[in-house]
Amino acid sequence: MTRPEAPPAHAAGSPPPDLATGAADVGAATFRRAWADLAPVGRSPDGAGYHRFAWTREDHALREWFAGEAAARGLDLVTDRAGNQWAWWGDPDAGPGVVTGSHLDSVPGGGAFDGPLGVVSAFAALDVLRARDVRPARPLGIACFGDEEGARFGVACAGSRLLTGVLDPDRARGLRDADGTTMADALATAGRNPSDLGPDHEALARVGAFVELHVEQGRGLVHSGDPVGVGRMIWPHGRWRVDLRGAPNHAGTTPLADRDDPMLDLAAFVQHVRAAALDAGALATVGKVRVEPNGVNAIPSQVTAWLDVRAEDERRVRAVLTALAAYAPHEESWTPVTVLDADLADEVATALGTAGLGSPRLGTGAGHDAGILAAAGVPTAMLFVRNPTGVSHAPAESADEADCLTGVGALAAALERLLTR
Ligand code: HGY
Ligand code: MN
Ligand code: MN
Repeated sequence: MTRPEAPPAHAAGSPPPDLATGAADVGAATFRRAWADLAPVGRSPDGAGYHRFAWTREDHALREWFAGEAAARGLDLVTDRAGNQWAWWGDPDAGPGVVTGSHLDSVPGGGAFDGPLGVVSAFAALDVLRARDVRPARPLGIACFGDEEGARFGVACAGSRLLTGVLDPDRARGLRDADGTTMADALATAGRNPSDLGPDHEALARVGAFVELHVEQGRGLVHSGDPVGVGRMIWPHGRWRVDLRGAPNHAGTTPLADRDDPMLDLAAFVQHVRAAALDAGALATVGKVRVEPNGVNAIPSQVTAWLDVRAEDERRVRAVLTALAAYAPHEESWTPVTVLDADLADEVATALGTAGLGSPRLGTGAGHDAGILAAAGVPTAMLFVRNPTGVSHAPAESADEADCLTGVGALAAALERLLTR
């Protein structure tokens, strides 16, 4: 029996074949199957979104899924010292390579797309490249960064910050979730050695360029009429904790005049946050509070509030913090403005052009592992896929399947250009 001859490798620099050919069908089939695989993991039965937090049972299922996708394709699976997963096509030490991917964890009650769209599209794009018989000149990695949202332990992009050394491993090990479990204990429960946690220069050095595909978290592409766009910059942003203390007492026996009620301070704080953001031209959010002891019939002893502030420039963020200085906000994380690599963005845009796609440039107020890698000196680009609702971090987050498949085609075109140049 003779095997059918492989189609000729697609030459570097020539336009990729029409995305409506068999390779695109392969990408679509992968996308649909992988999307269906992930759909039930961590989904709340009442439809109120996804709960996929770091080092939980759901996180484990997602990691197993990623490992299974890697194994099914014969990719080398590596988990770095920060707990991020990498699946390599080609010898990762023959690089530096081109890496794509995103994250699989979610915010509480999050949507299906923020993160998973980039990971699923990465596997689908790899399948497209293989179906086209593209012969990469360098290795291709698919990354799944751990704990991007920081939903459990409070620090966003914990996996990429640990990898690049901007999050101190001792501090990370000591971070506590709402139940008081430390990250160290959560790692141990998940079967990892907490003392392994730390920067991983070897894993980072393998990344010659990183392209993160992500659902747009706004309606820029709805307005421009494009299914996909290219990232330009990420706004500076950070998280702060404010501790409001009071005197706990009985709800039924303490006269109003005698109360020291931190819930009133919280109400005033939230109003101040809004006013300070308006004044500064920034975005500021109090989206998480903890009340102690959290009893219906008890004046609280303490309220802890978390503040998220973002703006186009750092001056505006600092203006909000200055206006709130009386609350002594404690910084839990800070990400400076990130201007994504203009040359890489041009390469991606050129690849999109050869695939017949426009490439509007978008800035974003959302944080990404791409920003952390860019700050560590890795040439980094982002591809955004249109989101008709513009909603994110909520169940209404969405993208049409046709746009997702265009995103797969766009990512494949970009990777092909970067892998064969
Ligand atoms: O919070 C953010 O912007 C990101 O989604 N982690
Ligand atoms: Mn997010
Ligand atoms: Mn994300």
